Amino acid sequence: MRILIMGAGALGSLYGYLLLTAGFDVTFVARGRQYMALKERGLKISGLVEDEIRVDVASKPVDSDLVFLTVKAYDTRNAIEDLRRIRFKSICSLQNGVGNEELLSLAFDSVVGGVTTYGANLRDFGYVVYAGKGITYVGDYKGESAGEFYDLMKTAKINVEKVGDIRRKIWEKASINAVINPLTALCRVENGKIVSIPEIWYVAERIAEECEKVMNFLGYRYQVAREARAVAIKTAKNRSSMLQDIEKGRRTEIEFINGAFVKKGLEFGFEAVYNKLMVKLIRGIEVGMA
Ligand code: KPL
Repeated sequence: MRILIMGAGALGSLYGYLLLTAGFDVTFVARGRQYMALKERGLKISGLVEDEIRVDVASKPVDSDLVFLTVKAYDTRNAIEDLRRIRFKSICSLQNGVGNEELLSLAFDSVVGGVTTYGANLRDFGYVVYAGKGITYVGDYKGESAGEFYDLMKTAKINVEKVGDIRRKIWEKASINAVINPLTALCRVENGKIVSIPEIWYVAERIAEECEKVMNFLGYRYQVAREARAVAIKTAKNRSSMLQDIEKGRRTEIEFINGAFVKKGLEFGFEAVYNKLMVKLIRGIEVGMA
């Protein structure tokens, strides 16, 4: 079974590592300095596992059986163009935000949605910190291949569950990110502080209310403020992915997180003003950094 990791950043490399060490034939697709580091020195992992391992790395995708898509949401369109040139059976997105699976479904016949809480950070090029064993949910988005990804991950001892409605899971995870990520990035605080600082929590609750309203319109009952609070407390010492992006001067996924709630809200006839404010402020930082 040939596996392609399309986007061997932090999470992609961790997934690639777990599959490779379980005996699968894995190709890591990376770019720039990450590509060079993986090619020259291999992959170093620390945290829950300490290891250094040689990996097959490529700068463009190669024919495979199953593909994991782990690029940033704003790179999905480019990844699709590259993937159109190869043959593969099915693709599973493990990305953040809303809209990735929809784009993939326009291009490919078999698409599996994925949501993961596995924690991975890129400490340096070719060096990943395995910060937390989470849970990964997969479910059919188009076609019926979720079972194959599920079996693969089970074999690699990845904590995985197959769900009937992956769209719901995607919105749930996006709502947690919509509450925690922009506030931690704007206030430059660890996740736990959004709960312990009342001024920040006030805004967090307003964002959560809007997300919940959108989810109710979608037919999902989900207590966003309660769930986000629980995640923020559980990951109190984490620096959110958006905070890390801003600190490193990188583009964020704000448009696919809070932006998705703004867009959906408008479709349902209301303006998600707090979510919109988050998009504008984070975009303001991004533009200022460019
Ligand atoms: O997914 C996360 C992120 O940082 O993107 C949370 C859950 C907020 C953990 O940090």
